[in-house]
Amino acid sequence: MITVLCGGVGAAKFLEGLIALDQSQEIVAITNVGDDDVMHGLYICPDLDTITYTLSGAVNHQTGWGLANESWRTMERLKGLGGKVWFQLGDLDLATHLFRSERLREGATLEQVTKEISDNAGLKLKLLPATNDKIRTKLELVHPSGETESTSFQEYFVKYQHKPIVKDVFYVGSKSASLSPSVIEALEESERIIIAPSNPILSIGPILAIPKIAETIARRRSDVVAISPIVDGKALKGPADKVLEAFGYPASALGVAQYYRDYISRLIIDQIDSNSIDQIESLGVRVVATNTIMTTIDSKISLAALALTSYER
Ligand code: FO1
Ligand code: CA
Repeated sequence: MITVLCGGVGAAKFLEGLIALDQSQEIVAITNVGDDDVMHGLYICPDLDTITYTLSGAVNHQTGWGLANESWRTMERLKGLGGKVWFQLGDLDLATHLFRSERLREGATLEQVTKEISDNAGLKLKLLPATNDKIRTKLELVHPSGETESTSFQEYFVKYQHKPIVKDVFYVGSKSASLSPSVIEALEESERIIIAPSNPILSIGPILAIPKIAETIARRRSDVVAISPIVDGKALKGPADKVLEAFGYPASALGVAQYYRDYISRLIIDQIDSNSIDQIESLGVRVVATNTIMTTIDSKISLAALALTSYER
């Protein structure tokens, strides 16, 4: 069994490689729920859905989220009514949220509904929300005007297009979040734990903010490898670089290593960042440098293979 701690797009691409590499290996994806929100009364789980849509080949590759060949008639009508449309929900994507919301109202756990949706999509892995309890990532922002505001993750990310400066991040609910038996089993029994190339503070942070998960990962540090989502000082996608800097970490592979140092014994960085190997290794984290840009299926498989063999170093 291999466990991967996951955010959205970067994790989904990495999982494509890991699944293609070895079909016989059980893969568990423990996924961020800090981005989850309720929109129009519907329960939205962006990272779980991005993984499901990507691995089933249904994702919109232009955006990285939502479905390909989507239509937007519901949003047009909603806009006509004067409703909230800054968060775009496609006509087909809406069915996922209707299904999930109804099942949750009926008393299903998020893990159960996620299994129903991912089984239906034919996924060849066990997709688990990090917790069935509610964790909400909240941000303290400073707008370009100088005004400060406290917002939800989706307001920061989508409504404000991650432009404001991030002053602080809170993972509301994480301290009291409990773990399902499947999450505990994955964390305890996996031979290896991989931290996907996701935003350390905004995607992996909410998972590590659950005390039981942080304790287990730190105890298993010698079996944990992360892949840096920062290449040449820039985030592959989204605001990971800016947010690391806001927290006093350099926006670099070294900053990622500093953030994860208690949890990982290995870090995979891009070959372009090879000049930081010595500094990272001085933190007690061994480095493997390679091409980490996952454009083709072959590049995803190579990265997954390296994540598994990095322990031999
Ligand atoms: N991201 C956007 O940038 N704009 C959107 O309108 C948007 C809608 C949306 C709907 C469903 C869903 O599952 C995800 C959606 N996302 C959208 C992506 C989402 O906000 C992710 O949390 C971010 O991409 C960060 O991982
Ligand atoms: Ca996310």
